[in-house]
Amino acid sequence: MGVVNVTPDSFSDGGRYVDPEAAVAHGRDLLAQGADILDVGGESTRPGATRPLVDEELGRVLPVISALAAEGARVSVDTMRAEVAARAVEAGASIVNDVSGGLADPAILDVVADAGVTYVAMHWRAHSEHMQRWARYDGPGGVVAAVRDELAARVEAALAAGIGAERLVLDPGLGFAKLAEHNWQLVRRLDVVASLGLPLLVGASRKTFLGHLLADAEGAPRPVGEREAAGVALTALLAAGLGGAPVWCLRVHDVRAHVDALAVAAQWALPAGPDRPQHHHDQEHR
Ligand code: PMM
Repeated sequence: MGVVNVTPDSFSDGGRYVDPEAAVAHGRDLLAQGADILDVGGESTRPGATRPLVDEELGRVLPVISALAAEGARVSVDTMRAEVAARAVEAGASIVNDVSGGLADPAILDVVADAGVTYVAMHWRAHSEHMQRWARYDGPGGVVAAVRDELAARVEAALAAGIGAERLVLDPGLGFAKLAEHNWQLVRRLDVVASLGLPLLVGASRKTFLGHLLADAEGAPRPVGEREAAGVALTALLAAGLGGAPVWCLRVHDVRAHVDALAVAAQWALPAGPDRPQHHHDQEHR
């Protein structure tokens, strides 16, 4: 899933594609790089972000979704709002990616149920303006058990609204009301979230926890534009199964680099057969 943020303030690429033409061109470019899905969003969810008006959000995403869907792209809309989801589906989106898992605007679940589209429910606790105050996981099992249980409640709500289980995807919500250590625990134990029996989507690309991992000697986080390689490494590890469960979808910015990592992981997963070249390092170096 390639990210098409049509926002002036997203932390990863804010302001680069505010103009619909630029966003559409970027979407086409991501498809050419190998994206299967384009995730079009008009609300920044970076920590501390304030919310756009509904009309602003609609004005940002609808022209981009219409244009890309008309060209045959599989488009998801990254929104927490029922009205935006409804209009986006009319414009051609076939996936609703709701970072709030239906908590921000519960009517979104009815929209998705009526439309019969796929629904991504992400783990979320509060709007970005103050979400980091909610980054506490003191219960038994810590963050991993809390995310599983809170997502299980969102699945119940989605099913109750009439969304078919075969249309549900879950996301642990890296960086949303989470400290760096919480994100690392989650990516190491995706099996716990996968125990809910639904496909998983993971969005790690360019996030702050990677910036902290790569901090300089003074402790300053690596700037957002220089975190791609770490994200690609994480993609390779997850694709190789080291998160403990298969991942259905990875939400990323630099699609080509991540597609390359998937190619490496796919090659790695091939059974070792007689056709696999044998390595005789000793002889070669003698
Ligand atoms: N992260 C962001 C936005 N939308 N959607 C899902 N499903 N999962 C995520 O992790 C996620 C998301 C924030 O990142 P951005 O500012 O780079 O879009």
